[in-house]
Amino acid sequence: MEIQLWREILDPYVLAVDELVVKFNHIIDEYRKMGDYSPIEQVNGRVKTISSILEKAQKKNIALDNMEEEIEDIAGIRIICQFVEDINKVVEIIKKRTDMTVKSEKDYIAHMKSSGYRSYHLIIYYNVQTLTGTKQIQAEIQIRTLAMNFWATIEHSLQYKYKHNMPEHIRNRLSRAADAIIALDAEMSQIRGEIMDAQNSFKIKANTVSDI
Ligand code: 0O2
Repeated sequence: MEIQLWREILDPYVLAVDELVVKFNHIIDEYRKMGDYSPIEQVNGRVKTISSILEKAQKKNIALDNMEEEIEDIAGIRIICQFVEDINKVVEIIKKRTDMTVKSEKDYIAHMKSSGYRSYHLIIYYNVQTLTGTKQIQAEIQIRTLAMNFWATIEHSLQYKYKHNMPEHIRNRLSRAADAIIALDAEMSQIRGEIMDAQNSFKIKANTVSDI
């Protein structure tokens, strides 16, 4: 396929990713302006590279004519949260919105992958407006904690380095590191509870003082 044709196909995905990143960043701003804690810490987006699309199409035996339907993560959004509890909150926020529809979801947090990978995945439909009209785009939203992201980023680069033939001892270490991430997220969640308690009692105290 010619590069110009690829550009025409991928342009609406670039627009979708740009718009979605703006919208999720706006959610962060709204929370912060209200003086509230934002369940979203940070948002990133990317459009899959042509070589990566071709690689996936080949691996999954997908004809290029069907790639827009069958490759669901041409547009990818990654939402990073501080705490595990924030993830469900973000899923709820997404499900309530009227500008995107959830097609499917995968909970790799309740059901960790054998690699040790954990994240919550949503595939959404999202409409973009182009000069030729409305185009419905599929996008994958990955929602994970900072700690899960740390693990996934490192594991992804090792997968790349070893071209999916990772030595057993490294795989075992990554598996142990994944267990450590679960423990770390659990510890942080406990601290979060303490922080919320402390903030609430501080607010009650401040209100009581201003009542006097
Ligand atoms: P990239 O470079 O991040 O875009 P498949 O994509 O074929 O593995 P499926 O069912 O299409 O499987 O989607 P799935 O399992 O929901 O995973 C899609 C994406 O999740 C992957 O995209 C990764 O980004 C991430 N992911 C899934 N499993 C792992 C894992 O074990 N380790 C890490 N680090 N990331 C994972 P891509 O296209 O594989 O890669």
